[in-house]
Amino acid sequence: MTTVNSSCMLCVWDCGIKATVEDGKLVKTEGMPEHPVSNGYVCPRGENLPHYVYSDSRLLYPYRRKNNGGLERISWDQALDICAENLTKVKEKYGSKALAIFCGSVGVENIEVAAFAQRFKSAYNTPNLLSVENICYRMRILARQLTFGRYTGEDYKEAECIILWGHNPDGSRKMLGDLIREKVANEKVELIVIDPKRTDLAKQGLHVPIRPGTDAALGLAMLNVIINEDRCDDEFVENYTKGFPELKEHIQQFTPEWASPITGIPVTEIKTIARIFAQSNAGCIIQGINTLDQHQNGFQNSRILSLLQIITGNIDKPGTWVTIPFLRMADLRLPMEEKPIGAEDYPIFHSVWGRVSPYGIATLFPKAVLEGTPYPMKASIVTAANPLVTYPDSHLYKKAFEALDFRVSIDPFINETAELSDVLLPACTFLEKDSLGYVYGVVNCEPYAMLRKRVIEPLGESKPDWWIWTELAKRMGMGEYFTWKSDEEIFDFLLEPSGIKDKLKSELGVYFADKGYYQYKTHPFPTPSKKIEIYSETLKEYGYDPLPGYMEPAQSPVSTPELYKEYPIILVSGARHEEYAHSQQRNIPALRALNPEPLAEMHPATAQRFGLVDGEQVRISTKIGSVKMRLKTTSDMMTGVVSVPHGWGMANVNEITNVETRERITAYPDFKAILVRVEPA
Ligand SMILES: Nc1nc2c(c(=O)[nH]1)N[C@H]1C(S)=C(S)[C@@H](COP(=O)(O)OP(=O)(O)OC[C@H]3O[C@@H](n4cnc5c(=O)[nH]c(N)nc54)[C@H](O)[C@@H]3O)O[C@H]1N2
Ligand SMILES: Nc1nc2c(c(=O)[nH]1)N[C@H]1C(S)=C(S)[C@@H](COP(=O)(O)OP(=O)(O)OC[C@H]3O[C@@H](n4cnc5c(=O)[nH]c(N)nc54)[C@H](O)[C@@H]3O)O[C@H]1N2
Ligand code: SF4
Ligand SMILES: [Mo]
Repeated sequence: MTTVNSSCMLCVWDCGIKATVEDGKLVKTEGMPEHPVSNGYVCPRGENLPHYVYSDSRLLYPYRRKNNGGLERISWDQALDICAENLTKVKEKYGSKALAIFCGSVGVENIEVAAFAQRFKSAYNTPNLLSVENICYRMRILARQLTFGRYTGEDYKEAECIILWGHNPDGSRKMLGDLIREKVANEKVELIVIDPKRTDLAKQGLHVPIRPGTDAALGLAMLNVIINEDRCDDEFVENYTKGFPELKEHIQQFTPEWASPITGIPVTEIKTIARIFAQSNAGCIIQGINTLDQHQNGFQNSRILSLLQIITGNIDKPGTWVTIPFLRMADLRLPMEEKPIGAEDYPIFHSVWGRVSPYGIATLFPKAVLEGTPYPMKASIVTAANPLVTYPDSHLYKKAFEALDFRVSIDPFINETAELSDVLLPACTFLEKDSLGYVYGVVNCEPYAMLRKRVIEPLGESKPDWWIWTELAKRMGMGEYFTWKSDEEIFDFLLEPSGIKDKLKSELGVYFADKGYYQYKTHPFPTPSKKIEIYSETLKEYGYDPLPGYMEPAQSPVSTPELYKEYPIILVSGARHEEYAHSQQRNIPALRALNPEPLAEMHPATAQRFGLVDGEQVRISTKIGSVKMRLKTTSDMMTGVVSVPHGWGMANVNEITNVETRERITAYPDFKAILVRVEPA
């Protein structure tokens, strides 16, 4: 029996784990008390890793789809030959741009997965990497980069006032939930929770229920109060920012009296939270990881939150928003001329100040396939993603995937997207390979990295992702770009520029940088003006608002009153639950026992108004389609709103979301404020 120190990769928090192995078999996983970030914590998914690895639904061999729709087991050589032949054919017939490579959130958590997808993309010469970065998080990175010139993140440990804004860490990062609870109990923090649901954390502080999708109105009114009541940090604003006078003038129209009927929050409450935040010595807004992005006004929501931090001087001080160091790693991308789909329509998502992103606009994929605009797409490789369940309008994505000439899936499981694939290639899980566990500076503010050690040998014929891309590339005449031969060689290469490679191998883990407290005193903000850009000339140049304003959700009682008559309830989707990551882990009985089925949550008064009964099956519909699940009434939910989880293949909320309402600057889909009808099923 041996114990291996490693880290969990089932989500971005990368908790340290101790894995017990008996006769080559993983028998137990526990938290690692000596891990300085997770401190021994693991969630139910981490505890159940043995069930995950040995799940009956693991894909352990390569398969191809037969004419009758069934699957036939084939050898790796056969599988790779079929892929190489078909991908070459597509390239010859339609050009290399006709291949789309999808990479999901696991690619963010597991650097090797994304790095090799990017390498292959450039070697094949398709610009179309359609990543989860077009649904989640990159928008706020961009908004903060445009404002500060560098990424600035939430240093919540030392915060004296925390605003949880569209974020419920109990479901999405429990460690933070526990930390806040402890700080509240010890009277170390004032807590404000802005959320249509009275979450458990909201009960520990001041809960501000808000109409979904109207966060910008609240934020603008808070700016109005803070500025007009002279509660700004004048010295910081004067010395380090550009555009405050313009903001002051612009903000006059957004009074609390204006915002109150829009948001449903009383004027006095808006003033109170603005004052609490401005008075704190260390105020830290913790922005929902995707909640405010997946809105019509997403990018400007992020800008508004930045402005609240800036005018109160809550920048680069402990407990505020601080400059986050990145681990510098080798870039596996190759230079590329061709632009991906959507680059012309969404130029800021494509490049800012010469920094070009490798991602296309994923929400434009169905249009490219089905209408051939801007050009046709004919093949897909989907790795570490399940777009058929996680992207908006699943029916449309299904139609698009079905219309392709050739589809490949690389995944340890057969997910809904793989059900359509022509060839299925079995990736091993992270427990079956060495990789890099990198506690994301960007989300956790902890510049900590550790080696994620291989715990067991790959099961069946499954292989690490890098091996799969390498073998495929070799068969397509692109072997010169894929010369690495082992997990170790890859991580040596990736980590070379980091300066911590050897330390990382000899120690459990490494803090690779200091947090950037008071960086601005020595390193000017790397924007064109060398100051924080409250007023963004760059946004203006591209035809966007240089100062953020308010936009109603694309569908709402106000913007579409006719639609509201037919679809009179606001749907928010995707609040997280500890047992699952997105569409994963539904096949693990131990987790399923903890959270057996999706539940639509609604206030009892709303249920009564529409003749619905707690516990019954309901049908939730939009013009696009409908989805059925059980109703759970709870007085914690705001009236007029229904909250539905995402990721359930059997009751997939994305069968009713749409690709048409895209955020204006980055084209993110609207998952958080659409109109629905709910009736007995
Ligand atoms: N309605 C609605 N939809 C949403 C959201 C919402 O809030 N509401 N949230 C969105 C957000 S924020 C995100 S990030 C996306 C996530 O969207 P996806 O990333 O598409 O979702 P997952 O279901 O996590 O798919 C990950 C796949 O990777 C596979 N996998 C695991 N490990 C490996 C590995 O080592 N190698 C390979 N090759 N594959 C592996 C898993 O088996 C699984 O099939 O969902 C989005 N969808
Ligand atoms: N267990 C688990 N953890 C995860 C994931 C997972 O799938 N499972 N996914 C990871 C990923 S990729 C992501 S992006 C994050 C997601 O993390 P977040 O986006 O932060 O989502 P949650 O923490 O679930 O909190 C969402 C809260 O926002 C509220 N809300 C909904 N609409 C609105 C609105 O319009 N305004 C306001 N103010 N609030 C609103 C909801 O009621 C809910 O309480 O979680 C990460 N962690
Ligand atoms: S899945 Fe759970 S144990 Fe694993 S990293 Fe995420 S929070 Fe930690
Ligand atoms: Mo996400």
